[in-house]
Amino acid sequence: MKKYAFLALAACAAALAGCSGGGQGASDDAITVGFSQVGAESEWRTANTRSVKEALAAPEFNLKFSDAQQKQENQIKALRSFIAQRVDVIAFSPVVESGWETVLREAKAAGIPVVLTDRAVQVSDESLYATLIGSDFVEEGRRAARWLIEDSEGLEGPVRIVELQGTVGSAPANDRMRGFKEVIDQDARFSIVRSQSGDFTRAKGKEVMEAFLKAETGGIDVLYAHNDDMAIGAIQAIEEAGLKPGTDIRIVSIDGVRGAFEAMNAGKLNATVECNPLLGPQLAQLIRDVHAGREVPKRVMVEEGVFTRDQAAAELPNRKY
Ligand code: GYE
Repeated sequence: MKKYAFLALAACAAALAGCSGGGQGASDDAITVGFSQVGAESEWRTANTRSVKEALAAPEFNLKFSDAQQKQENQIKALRSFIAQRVDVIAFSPVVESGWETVLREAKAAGIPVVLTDRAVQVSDESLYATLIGSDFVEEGRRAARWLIEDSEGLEGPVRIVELQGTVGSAPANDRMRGFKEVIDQDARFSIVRSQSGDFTRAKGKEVMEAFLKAETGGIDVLYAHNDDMAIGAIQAIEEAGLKPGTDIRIVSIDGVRGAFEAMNAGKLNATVECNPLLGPQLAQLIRDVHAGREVPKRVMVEEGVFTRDQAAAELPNRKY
């Protein structure tokens, strides 16, 4: 036991990233899972981490959890340490889409199956991972745009939109940008006048929105934020600029976290597109299947919807994240 605890500690040190769990209470035939999380950048992410930890608990699982603090470099180190420890299955949520070929090849050579959760990777060889469980981010972007078009019925253009993008190079930022643009481009009233990354955080969302407000002397009609946290940060910037969020500037964001429902209830956010972070139970099942050598679908989708201000009060007590 001592020896294993020491090895685990050494591996964590080698990973140079937050590392916890491992071993305690796990049964002898537990499935050892190395999980590399993106970070703790948003309410969505903390709910996702909770769900994963609950679902991959002992005694059935022996979870080695590592937090990459939104750095790909840390994730690659964590994956290499999982390979060195010969875990049974690696699961991870890749911070960005590209740059994974080498380390995934190392996992494959070691015979360790990889389950992607939440975010996708771009690889030339699809056999480098077993499956991906996550949301359809392109569709989420389309839903945000469709809501905006429906809500703007009768409104004459031009409608000036600013966009707060998620982490540069991440699957949700790329896809949410694409899906939104695809739909908005079909209506001549709308134009995206500015688009910049707020890295999925409140602090950055606020900072970039401040810059947008200063630069756009022609006025801003709509804010589209790739997640609720950035919208919540931007709401503060809008209020500090003496404007009314939700009225002077219409706001639509993605995730559907509690903070978004509270902002909608206060009239400051107009709509949120749901992105369910509670992937733990489905992830656990995929890990069991992959570990047992059972066939799994290459892509597992999560189902979700759209919520508006008039639904916020009724829905708030039901929210689990
Ligand atoms: O929308 C955002 C988080 O990858 C779907 O990451 C996830 C996104 C989520 O930081 O809040």
